[in-house]
Amino acid sequence: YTRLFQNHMVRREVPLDPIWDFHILSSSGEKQEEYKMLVPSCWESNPNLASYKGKAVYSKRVTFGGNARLVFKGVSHTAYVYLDKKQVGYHYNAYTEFDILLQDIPHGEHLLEVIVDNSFHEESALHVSNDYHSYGGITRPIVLEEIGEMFIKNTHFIPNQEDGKWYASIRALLRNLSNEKKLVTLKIKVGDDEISFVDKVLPPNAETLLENRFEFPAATTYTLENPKLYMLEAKLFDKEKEVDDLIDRVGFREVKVNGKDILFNGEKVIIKGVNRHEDYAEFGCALPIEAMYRDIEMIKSLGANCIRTSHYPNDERVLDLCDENGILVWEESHARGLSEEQMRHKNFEKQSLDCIKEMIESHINHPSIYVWGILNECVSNTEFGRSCYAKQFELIKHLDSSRPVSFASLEAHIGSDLCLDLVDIVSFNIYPRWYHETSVKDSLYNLKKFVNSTSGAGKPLLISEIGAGAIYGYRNNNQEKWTEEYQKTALTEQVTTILSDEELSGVIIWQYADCRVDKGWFHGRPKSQNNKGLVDTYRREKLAYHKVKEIFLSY
Ligand code: ADA
Repeated sequence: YTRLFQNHMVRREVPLDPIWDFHILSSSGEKQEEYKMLVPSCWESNPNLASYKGKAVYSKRVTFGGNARLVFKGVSHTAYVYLDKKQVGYHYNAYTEFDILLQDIPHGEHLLEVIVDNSFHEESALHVSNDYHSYGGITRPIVLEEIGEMFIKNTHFIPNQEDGKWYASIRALLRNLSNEKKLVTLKIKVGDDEISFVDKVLPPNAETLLENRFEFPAATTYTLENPKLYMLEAKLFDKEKEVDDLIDRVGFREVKVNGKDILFNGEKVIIKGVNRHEDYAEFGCALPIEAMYRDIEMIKSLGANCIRTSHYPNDERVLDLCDENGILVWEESHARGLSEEQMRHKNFEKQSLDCIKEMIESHINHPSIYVWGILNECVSNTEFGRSCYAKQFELIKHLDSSRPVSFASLEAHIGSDLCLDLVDIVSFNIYPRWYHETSVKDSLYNLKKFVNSTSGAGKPLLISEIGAGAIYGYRNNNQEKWTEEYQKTALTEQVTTILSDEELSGVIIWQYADCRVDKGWFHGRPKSQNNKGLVDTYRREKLAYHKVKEIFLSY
């Protein structure tokens, strides 16, 4: 499954069996050890490759022909794609999807090869040694779709309410691959309502954007308590013939910011959230659907209403689960803790903007996403840094102006952050009682004093990270760091102080589960893990999980 529902009834998917041939590649590109590899999975799941960094090639023979789309939901982290030994694609970044259009392919068997590189090579600006692990492999699903002369590239749905009535702007991007002009009709069903774009001209070898605003008088509002979803079924007709389709899922809801409040359908929400890395014991970042499902159940049971996808876009099935469960998602483009030097990398700008573009284009329809976030703890306190934040926010607002934007700043920037005018929601990561002994109350006082002296004053203020480390099973009554007891004490003060502060919009705990970090981070990261999880990498609950649950359920 690439999603949690069927995406096509008309367009045909070519089955790709999950076991691929796999070779490690030497630095000069020669094939070395051979394995069989499961797709999707991280190659670290193979015990011989648990710490492998470098290149490898996946290969598979596939029978298809004509026009086709090869869709990769995620390859970690650099991919070179070849069909019959000819390069047909390249993509950088583990966490966004990309597709490759294959035209006029002779019917028959073809050799598909994907070279994957997870090294911190010199072209890589975003995947760098960091406080999480850059795994290797084809880590999210692949689909091969046979298409005709025309296909629906995407449909975008932006709902808004006026005078108690629901409307939606619907955009559909169509592609005509033929050398002739075509006359088509696109019909879109949203629940029982059907709307259409009739007799539209598609110029040859081009993309055409259809766009209109429609009224949905009978729509039921998507709320967190009753997350009502609608299938959005688009069908493309060439005269009477159905030539392509695309099924997505949407919800009617609105997110706004009013003064210091975050509003969901006009009602103030207080965020009680967790930061979550895509990382699970031996599965690495390629979580099986069962593990994703379990995470969502554990997060719901905690009484949380929000997940921040720190620090990159997530597997779309996680977003599907959040949509179904009414869990708000802060989806973040990829970047963590980059210095100015790292942000001046020759590829930083392009790789960041590509990541934002791919994230928004493929995830815009998820009703659960309520914030687009960027550049966690980067240099928002220098003029150069500010120019990067400004450019990225500008791109987001151009692609989707319907959602608030934010970024997680850090304690060290209290007094110097230059970017608070650029956001709709001001967010700070703070670590009182972990990295320093200031009380939570005093830390919040200092933070608010600073924010109120900037153009961030009067905006919602969210604590996007706070937490403390604990090694699962390390129990001791001395209240020292790394014990489960101390983590519980710290989180109790952190979470209750924030949730009792009416000037704040809520808290997103760092973090839901422990995660593996890059080996360069061993110092301060026992077991080479970031141990601030409420649960460990196997999802075994620490004392703090139960305490936070008690607190979340009482607010
Ligand atoms: C930062 C960062 C996280 C993590 C955390 C920590 O705030 O955003 O990725 O590194 O600190 O554990 O210190």
